[in-house]
Amino acid sequence: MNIKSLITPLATLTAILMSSPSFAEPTYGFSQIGSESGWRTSETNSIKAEAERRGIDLKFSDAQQKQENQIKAVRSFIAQGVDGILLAPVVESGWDQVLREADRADIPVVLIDRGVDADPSLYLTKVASDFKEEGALAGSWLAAETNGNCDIVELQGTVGSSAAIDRKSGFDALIGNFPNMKIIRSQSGDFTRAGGKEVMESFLKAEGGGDSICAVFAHNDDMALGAIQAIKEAQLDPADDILVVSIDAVPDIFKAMADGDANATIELNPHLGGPAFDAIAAHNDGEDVPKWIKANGPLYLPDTAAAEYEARK
Ligand code: GZL
Repeated sequence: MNIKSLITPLATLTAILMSSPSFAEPTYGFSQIGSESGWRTSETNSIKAEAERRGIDLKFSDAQQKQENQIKAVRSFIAQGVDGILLAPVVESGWDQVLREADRADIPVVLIDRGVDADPSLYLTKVASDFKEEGALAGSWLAAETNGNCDIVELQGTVGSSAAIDRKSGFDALIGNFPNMKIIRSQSGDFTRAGGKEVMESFLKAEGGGDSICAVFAHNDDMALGAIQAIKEAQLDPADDILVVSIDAVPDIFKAMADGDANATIELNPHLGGPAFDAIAAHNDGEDVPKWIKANGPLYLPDTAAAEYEARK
């Protein structure tokens, strides 16, 4: 038989095989919270880039910070028969039913960056930092900086989110060791720059201008950056008259630290796509996957801020 006569059928067979689901790269659905902060945007970009690098077909949904939009997106991914779902849950509660639907469809769900209060059997794993540790690290830096004497105002993250609940819990537990450290005002700024500015303005007004405020602890840098604007508009000096400590380590907070307007930030790793995709692959290979894949980061201070800003902007 002439070998050439085999080429066309082989090429056709290869094309058919490569297009079949078992050979094609996986299709995942990603229900993202929104784009409320600089960190969220960098997380989205990182996960999309990682999917692209791996040849993964990533179906993306931006929920504009609404849980009902996330639940709709997850149901749509289930209906499309995706191979896996990434979910960044805007709040902790209200996920049991839709997670059971994914479970019944035998589609693994990986929680990204935040947690849920549903039974852990309903999701494959959570790829997220330990928010309690972040809150405690912020508190321990502030205690050292003020010798344990500080009246603090707190800008909380989105109400009901695991990030806000656990950052507060870790911070409160740490400062509870210092009788002269207390939170005098606390309110949600919803993780946004505008929210942080608005709430800080109300704190300054309620406190008669702000002389009584030693520090602001913001659950993320975007709210801290908004608070810095409010402190300046109140004719006070951020990072001196009022200390500023927050979490995320976005480029703009390093610029603020280099400009003398902020004191400390704690890094939150936005590159969560790789561990999430690896977890699904491991699961599909029959390997055990831990229920929590942690990704905590260090605290940064002004001494390295200019270099960090140049490296990250
Ligand atoms: C924490 C993450 C938080 C960030 C904010 O993992 O969920 O949400 O700290 C973001 O910037 O809005």
